[in-house]
Amino acid sequence: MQIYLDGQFVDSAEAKVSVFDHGLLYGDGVFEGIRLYDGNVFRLVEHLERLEYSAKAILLTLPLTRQELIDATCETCRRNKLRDGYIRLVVTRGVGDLGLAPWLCAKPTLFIIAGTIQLYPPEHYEKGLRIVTVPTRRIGPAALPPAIKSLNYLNNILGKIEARQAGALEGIMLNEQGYIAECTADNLFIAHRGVLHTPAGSQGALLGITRDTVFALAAELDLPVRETNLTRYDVWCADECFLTGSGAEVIPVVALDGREIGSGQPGPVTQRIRAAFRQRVTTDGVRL
Ligand code: PXG
Repeated sequence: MQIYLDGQFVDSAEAKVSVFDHGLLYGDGVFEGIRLYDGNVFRLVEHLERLEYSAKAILLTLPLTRQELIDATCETCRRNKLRDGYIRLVVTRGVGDLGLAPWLCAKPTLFIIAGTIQLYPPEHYEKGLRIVTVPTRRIGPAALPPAIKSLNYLNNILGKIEARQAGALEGIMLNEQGYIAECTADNLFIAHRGVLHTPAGSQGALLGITRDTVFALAAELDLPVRETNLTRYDVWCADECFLTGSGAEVIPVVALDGREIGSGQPGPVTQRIRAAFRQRVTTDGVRL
């Protein structure tokens, strides 16, 4: 496998970063997780836009322009003869010394891996996920804006471990106020009486690219979307629930905390959104 690393393509065995890289020492950096569908880098420009905002928010100057990032991403896929897969684009603060000071890091480290990712098993798209609420709360916007897709994922990883300990593949994370923020690696939607509802960024949700795609699809399907405060009760008593993410795509949720949602089966609104999404993945983006 060929990895893009700081302007060069190197074999994965040679693709190494320093133990003094602040991405490793402090989680000081930003990243994107992007899907490739049949030679189409899905919503690449939107992902790079989010990367630029994440970098700006942590005062990190990206080493490449938008067009250079597009070219490097596509070239990494081409060199690996990849047509379908998962792209991880990471920018760290770079190599520094053993102190927090980011200004002592001379230049950012940039690498791009074009590989694959373990997705949810296919039967869950048919039957729906049964998820739980996890005890760990999502870090609030005042502590670390969740819109920054940073290399600090420990908060979500604790949630992921707790979901697994409860026998679930995904878990809902509440914010400090007890409202739903998102899941550990997915955004959450409910459908109720013909309206879609999802937590706002200010409640602790990452502004997901898949979430944003669902906004666009819902508009085309004449389904109103509201960004609003949601509690666990709203999900328990919703008609339908589904999750969105680059890994998960659009996946139905049929139970939360042991309570069946709606009919206990994937619902018609979720299925319409999922079908519309699947149609979009090979057209909406940058072709290799
Ligand atoms: N919330 C969080 C915390 C995420 O990490 C999403 C929402 C969905 O955002 P997108 O932009 O993907 O629609 C994410 C995305 C992985 C992996 O490596 C994680 C994500 C996406 C792809 C792979 O487990 N998280």
